[in-house]
Amino acid sequence: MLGAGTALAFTITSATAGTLDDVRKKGYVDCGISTGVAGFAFTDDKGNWQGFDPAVCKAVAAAVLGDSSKVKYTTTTGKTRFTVLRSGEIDMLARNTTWTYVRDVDLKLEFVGVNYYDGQGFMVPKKLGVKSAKELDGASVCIQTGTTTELNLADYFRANGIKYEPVPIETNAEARSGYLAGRCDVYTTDASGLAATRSTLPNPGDHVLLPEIISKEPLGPLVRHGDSEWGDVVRWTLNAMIIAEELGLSSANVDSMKMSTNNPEVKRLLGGEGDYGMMMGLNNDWAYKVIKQVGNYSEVYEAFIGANTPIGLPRGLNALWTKGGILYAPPFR
Ligand SMILES: N[C@@H](CCC(=O)N[C@@H](CS)C(=O)NCC(=O)O)C(=O)O
Repeated sequence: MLGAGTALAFTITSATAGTLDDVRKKGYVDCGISTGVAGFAFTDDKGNWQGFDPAVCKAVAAAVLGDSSKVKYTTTTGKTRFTVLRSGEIDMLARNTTWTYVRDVDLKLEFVGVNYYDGQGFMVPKKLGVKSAKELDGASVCIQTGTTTELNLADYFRANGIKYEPVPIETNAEARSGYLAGRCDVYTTDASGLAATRSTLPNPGDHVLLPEIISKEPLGPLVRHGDSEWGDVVRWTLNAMIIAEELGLSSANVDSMKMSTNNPEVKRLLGGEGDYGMMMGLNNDWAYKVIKQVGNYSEVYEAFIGANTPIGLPRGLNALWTKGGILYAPPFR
């Protein structure tokens, strides 16, 4: 049974010869991540990448190769990330990257979904006594190059008739040290990045996030245009984690649910019914592997960036649609 499945899967993918095939041949996923943002992408005491973004890479490796550890990480900056992906140096990008029109249609990249709904904010030292972004006239602002942040900032300040002095930087670490050293009065980036960076400052309580959120920043994983089979794998891996949360499936209960469930959607997802994995060129238990080895969306969120971590981000917009948020995956059928 298993042998027949594997043979068919091979036939399907060799006909299309995209990244899915390459990944299977080389035996690992080449995943682009950021250079480091607390909770989102960091190295543990053993030097291994962990966090909300690497979790997507691990989940894809579990889905395709059955082993979440089969990932090679490549760090990218705001400026280099798209070139690195387009050149084929990496298979996918899982980094706090905003899905925009130009990145999709002009840069020819394919965002497969959203794993964090964010927006751009501002962080300032409390001692400045600033209460609103509109009071920032004449401020120096640390800002990462090659980001939507740069563009939104220019739009927002122009629209409000206020002047600022941009202090261009390349990485979050550089922004953190520049901000701490007083090279800029303000740090602006995605609000999640601000919360993450604030948690690493010597006295986080000495810094405030201003109330204005000036943009939409839907962050999600992406692949190259024209690589649809691979795009489907990354898209449905993310969806599987969201659907698992919706269905109450977690790394802790997925084994017992696999044995005992009567819920048809759980059966389809875990490979107990139908050939849903094979349709995508994977084994039928691909989503079981993802959930068992990496967890559902909520497990990953709470482990790395949730309310009980130093980053302390409430689910907010990123709660499931059934719980007041906008996180919504299409049905698994
Ligand atoms: N979401 C925005 C901004 C992304 C961005 O570069 N954010 C910074 C601040 S959180 C970052 O990821 N830094 C990580 C790094 O420097 O490697 C975009 O896609 O342009």
